[in-house]
Amino acid sequence: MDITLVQGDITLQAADAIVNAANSSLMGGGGVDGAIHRRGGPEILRECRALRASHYGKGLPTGQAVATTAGDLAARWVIHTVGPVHSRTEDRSALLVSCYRESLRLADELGAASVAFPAISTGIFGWPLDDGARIAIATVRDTPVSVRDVRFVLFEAKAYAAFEAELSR
Ligand code: AR6
Repeated sequence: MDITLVQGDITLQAADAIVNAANSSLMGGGGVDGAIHRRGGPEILRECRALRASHYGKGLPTGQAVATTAGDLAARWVIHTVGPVHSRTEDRSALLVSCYRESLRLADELGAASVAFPAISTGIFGWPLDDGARIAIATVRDTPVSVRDVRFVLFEAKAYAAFEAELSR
């Protein structure tokens, strides 16, 4: 598996699957989630609503992943996963590991060869960037899948630098 880094907007990437840093409601939000729904168009939200009406009546639990169409994005699927909100008193890193692992497993099941990930939880959910990068890279390295190309798409220079440091470790 190749792991590569790109600095930029994940909604402009072409990949089989693009991962969304969603919240349990699956109804959209800010950050990556807002950008994906804006550029991907209403079809994504329609499928999210259908998921809420069927399997995920209470929402998508933290650490899990589910796929929808990618609408107008240059991808076949959006994989929505819910990262943990960072806590200073409770170690929630297993949930962040689970986001990357479950997203990759789902991508594998779908037959995706390339997957683009954002730095899950490191924005609105407050996860420290260095630790978020460490968990992301280690988990992707440790998860055995057929996905060939994993790309981390980092919005800010400091996020790119954190992932670069971790990747070269
Ligand atoms: N492309 C790539 N990375 C981005 C983009 C983009 N277009 N926009 C932001 N980032 P966040 P979270 C970076 O907040 O922390 C939403 O409201 C950002 O700089 O998108 O998991 C959801 O609905 C940061 O490094 O996700 C949830 O309620 C990283 O992506 C909540 O935010 C993740 O930031 C999820 O929070």
